[in-house]
Amino acid sequence: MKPGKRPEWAPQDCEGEGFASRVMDGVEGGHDGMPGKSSQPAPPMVRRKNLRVKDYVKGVLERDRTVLGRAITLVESNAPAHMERAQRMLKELIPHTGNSTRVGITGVPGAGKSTFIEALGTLLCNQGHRVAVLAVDPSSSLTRGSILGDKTRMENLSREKNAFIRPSPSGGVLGGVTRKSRETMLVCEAAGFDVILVETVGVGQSETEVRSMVDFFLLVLIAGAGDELQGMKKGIMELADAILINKADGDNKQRAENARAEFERIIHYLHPATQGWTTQALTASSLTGDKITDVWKTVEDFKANTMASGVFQKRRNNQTVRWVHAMVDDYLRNSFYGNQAVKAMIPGIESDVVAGNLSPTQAVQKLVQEYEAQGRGRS
Ligand SMILES: Nc1nc2c(ncn2[C@@H]2O[C@H](COP(=O)(O)OP(=O)(O)OP(=O)(O)O)[C@@H](O)[C@H]2O)c(=O)[nH]1
Ligand SMILES: [Mg+2]
Repeated sequence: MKPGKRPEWAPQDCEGEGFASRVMDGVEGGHDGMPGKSSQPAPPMVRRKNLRVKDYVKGVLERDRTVLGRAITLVESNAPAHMERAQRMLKELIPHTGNSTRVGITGVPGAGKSTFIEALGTLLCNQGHRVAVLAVDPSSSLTRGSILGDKTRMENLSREKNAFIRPSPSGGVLGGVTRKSRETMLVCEAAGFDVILVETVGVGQSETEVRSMVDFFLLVLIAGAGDELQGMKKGIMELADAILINKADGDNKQRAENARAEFERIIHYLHPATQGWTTQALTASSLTGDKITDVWKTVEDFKANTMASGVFQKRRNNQTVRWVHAMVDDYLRNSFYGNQAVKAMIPGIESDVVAGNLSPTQAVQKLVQEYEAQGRGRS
């Protein structure tokens, strides 16, 4: 498709692939053999075939990259009809999922997460792995940007035939974004990717969300980021199975090593993220590739250790159950606050609470009664 010929309502990330319609150039020449006009037939209208659920399933299982991209676009769609088809597709794919190592990667902006993923992903592809890179970006719903929008930082990896890079889905609240990322992860597993790397920016809630979808969680830091910042990271450090001091190269090498020793000391005072596993402190350089193999070795040790103890499977089971509950929470919240009668009541109730005419508990009772009465009216 020529630039500028893209319909303006096409989804942001469809790259001309995920959409059935396109705007075509005007056809040159005439028609019906009119004098003075070309007798060439007009070029046939190129229309993308709409895939049926079973076509998606077949294509994903056969590792067809185009179908994989379209299957993920389906999963990311907010349109009710797409959501229904996506769920039917996922039901067929789920028996083929779960056979991967799921690694979450977080860290402050600029710590080198993308560069690290580029280095690790390329190394793993060379070892015969198939690597999918996904992103959970809490800011994308506000800015419509994407932390993996700049694929330039993963130039080598994006050329690897055994790698698949998917920028973060845009739109919707964080919970919705993670639902999409989780389902995307499952689709990638069904397509035979055995390593899933999930990048997220370390700015708050998104780490917890990503922690709840991966087996191993890596925190990427840099030496000398300031004590106040590192103090703030205590909560995040307790989510991490390893802390990587990146950029251990050149003049920075010794400082990175000192920071690693310091973190190793701090780790002893923290709750371990995973039962039976001591959080590791490592250094590496994503730029030179130095010690990147050690990071992967740590992930493999972790997997062997937790699989032997049963913690690995137990965590995955808990994650699945918690995911169900999180989706029920989302559904109920949307249903409650989307209810017209509740919506209409809220401003008045809020003023009554502020004015002291209603206690907060009474306010809740009134709203819930109204909501439940509506529900009974419907059934
Ligand atoms: N010297 C050195 N520079 C690095 C290393 N890793 C990354 N960088 C540089 O650090 C800068 C930021 O790297 P990114 O990989 O984009 O960092 P990021 O954490 O993904 O950043 P955001 O996605 O914006 O949060 C780039 O200029 C990289 O070249 C490293 O190991 N050594
Ligand atoms: Mg990045």
